[in-house]
Amino acid sequence: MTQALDEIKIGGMGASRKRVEDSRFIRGKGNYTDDIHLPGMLHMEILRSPLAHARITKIDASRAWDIPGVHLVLTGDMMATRNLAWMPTLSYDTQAVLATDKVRFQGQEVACVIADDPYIAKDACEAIDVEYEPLPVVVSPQAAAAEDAPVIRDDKENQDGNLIYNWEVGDAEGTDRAFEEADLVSRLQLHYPRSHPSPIECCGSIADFNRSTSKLTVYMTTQAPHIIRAAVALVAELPEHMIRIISPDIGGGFGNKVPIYPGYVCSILASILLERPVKWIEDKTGNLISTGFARDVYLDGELALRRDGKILGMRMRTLADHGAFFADAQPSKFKIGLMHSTFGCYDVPVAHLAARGMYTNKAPGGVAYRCSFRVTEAMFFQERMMHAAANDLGMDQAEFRRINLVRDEQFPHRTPFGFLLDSGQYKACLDLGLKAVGYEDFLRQKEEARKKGRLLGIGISTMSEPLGAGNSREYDILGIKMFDSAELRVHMTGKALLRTGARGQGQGHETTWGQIVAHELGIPADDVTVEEGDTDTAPFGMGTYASRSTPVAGAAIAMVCRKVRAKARKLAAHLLEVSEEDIEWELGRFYVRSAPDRGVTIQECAMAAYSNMPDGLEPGLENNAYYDPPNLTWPFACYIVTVEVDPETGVWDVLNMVAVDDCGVRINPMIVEGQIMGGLTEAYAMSNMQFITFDADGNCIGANYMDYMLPTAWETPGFELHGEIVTPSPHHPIGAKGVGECAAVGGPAAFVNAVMDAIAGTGVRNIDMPLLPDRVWEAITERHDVSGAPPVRSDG
Ligand code: MCN
Ligand code: CUN
Repeated sequence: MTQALDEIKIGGMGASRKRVEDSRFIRGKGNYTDDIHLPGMLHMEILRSPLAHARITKIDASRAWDIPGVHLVLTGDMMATRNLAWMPTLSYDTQAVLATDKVRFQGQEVACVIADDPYIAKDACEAIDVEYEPLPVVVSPQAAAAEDAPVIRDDKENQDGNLIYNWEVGDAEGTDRAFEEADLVSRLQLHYPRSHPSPIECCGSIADFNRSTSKLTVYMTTQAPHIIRAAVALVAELPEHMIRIISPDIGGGFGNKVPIYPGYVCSILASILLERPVKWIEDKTGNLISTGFARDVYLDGELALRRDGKILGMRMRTLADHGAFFADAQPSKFKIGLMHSTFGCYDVPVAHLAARGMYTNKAPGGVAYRCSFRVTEAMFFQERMMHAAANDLGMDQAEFRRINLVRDEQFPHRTPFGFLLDSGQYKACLDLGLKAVGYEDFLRQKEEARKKGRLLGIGISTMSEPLGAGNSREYDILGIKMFDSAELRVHMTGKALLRTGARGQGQGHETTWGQIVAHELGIPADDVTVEEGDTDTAPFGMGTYASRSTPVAGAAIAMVCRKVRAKARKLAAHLLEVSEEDIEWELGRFYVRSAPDRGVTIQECAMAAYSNMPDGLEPGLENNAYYDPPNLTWPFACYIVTVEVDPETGVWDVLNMVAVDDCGVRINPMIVEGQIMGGLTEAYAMSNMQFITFDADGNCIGANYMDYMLPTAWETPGFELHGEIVTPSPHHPIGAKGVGECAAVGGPAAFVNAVMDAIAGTGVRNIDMPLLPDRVWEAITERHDVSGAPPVRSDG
């Protein structure tokens, strides 16, 4: 006889529990950085460079100082007196906080004004006179590599060109041999354009230095508060325990809020100098022009193929444009993030990747935007290459993938680049996707439509993504190992407080973390408060990005619950007057093995922990856990899109989109579906409409929401989601794999492949994203590839 609780009823694993945080968000009761007002608070605005590359010959701020209400004007020279003109980046480079010698991209931070209100500060910025001596501008990595290119980072010793790194991985000679044996070599070259995460809330901070306590409190929009605390301690040489970083509610991060930005540093220094709170809230243009650019990489590769469709080897070269400072976060060991996870889901015997990174006169780029460290580029190239190779072989797209996907019995599967894929049912996902979209039927429809001059197309994208950095052997940022943590405190009445080292930005952690506690302890999720983002209270963790929260912090939550349960078992034994060995557990309750009717609930154990503990047992019911995962998690996804292209205009419409995601055990199926829909929307936006680039003078074109469209429900097509296939992660304590980025990673190639399929027969191999109507039209009418690489034509 069992009295176990109904897991779904208590909001445990698998419950589509409504998001508890939404109660405050939809009422306008969120607490974002800009909602915080401290007594005596001043406001900071940033003066940005209008030029992309220029020597600064003079900065005269005297007119700004004279404006009533101005408290402080910060310039690079003043920062330099405190050794803060430059700061370290998360990629072992340096970045100018405020420019001293040169400006190196349009929008670079040149000076800051701190005033009574933001309007005075903005006016005073305009009263600062800066004299620039323009220098030649470099806006592409190819130009940066030229012999006579101006050296952008002449501040660095031993930097005689613009090369940042030249990195390679894999087996070059073995790959050469595979190509010699190939029946056919398929080649593709493309540019994954710059894109911007553009969360609705821009970046910002409020620094509050209190001289009397020596404590520095910073409220800020960061996805990784503990990394910021460590960086502030090391750079500003402040004692770590005197620094408190609070990440309040965040209005979307998407990777934009991982790096450290000059605005944060300047607000901190200003608060220390003025001994008053200083708020900096970035405006939309500032956000779009200067922070967190992603992608901007040229990809070029080849597949060695056997006539029957088997892939024999893969070769790939990347040329990445990092802008003026190499500032993105990535595991120290890997210069181009996890780009070498490419082709992981296919059984490729041998492969080689060579990566180069260059400085250019653009804002720092290469942050992972909804992408576990460059995985978006890796999977995009993989799936575009698969599409081209199937066509070159004259093979069916689905069949070519089916032949090469890693088979179920091959797990664990080691990729040629050394990743260990531990589980999956790849073919089952593909077959489900094909069935859902009505593959054979659509192919017939497509042929029929062709006869009438209509262009229909279908695009497939299948991929497995490495999520959840890390394991500490391989993954660290600036030497800090990538583990994570959880702390659980069960109160006397059985309610609980859970804290983790992650920091959600809208993913629903407050909802799903409670569900893990419900699953492990039988404490209803509604009885659990979840807190993240305050370094004075949260246990040390590496934050939320790379879809690592469920794989790492989520695992830590399960582990801390198990520690708490182990103690509760002792309390149960005491209450039931039997020995611990005679006790069994079922959800929410311990009972005597020989007499299942005799039991105590987890709540009764909690009460006993404070009121009736056995002799020798420490009072209280709480614990913490630090979790270092043995491997990444490897979710799999299959995205299939059908489109119709209008040959007269190049406009394309999505007819249908099917998504099959296997992210292991789903904690909250509704939240998982929300994550997938959001990711697919971003994928659609990147492939269809989002355009932000640079002209030959380095002017950022498209840093506004007219050119860089954020699709609303109106523009976004419908998606059909499938979650029937579940392959639990073999090492994660609750079998969950990450999912937060999958759809944004795998989605873009499905859209582009569909359009390419629709225009098959034109001889066009590639159109660079975004597939704007004029580009598609040009491809159809001119019958050539269309590149989107900057500089854009500046004749318009
Ligand atoms: N989840 C689940 N079952 C699983 C996996 C995940 O129920 N098997 C739930 C999780 O509990 C969590 C959500 O899905 O509530 C996402 O989990 P996870 O995949 O672990 O990703 P993270 O929480 O680490 O979120 C990071 C990821 C990243 S890196 C970007 S970028 C992105 C994304 O999340 N930014 C987002 N989704 C976002 N969604 C919103 N609303 N806002 C952002 O800024
Ligand atoms: Cu990869 S963007 Mo998310 O890691 O914050």
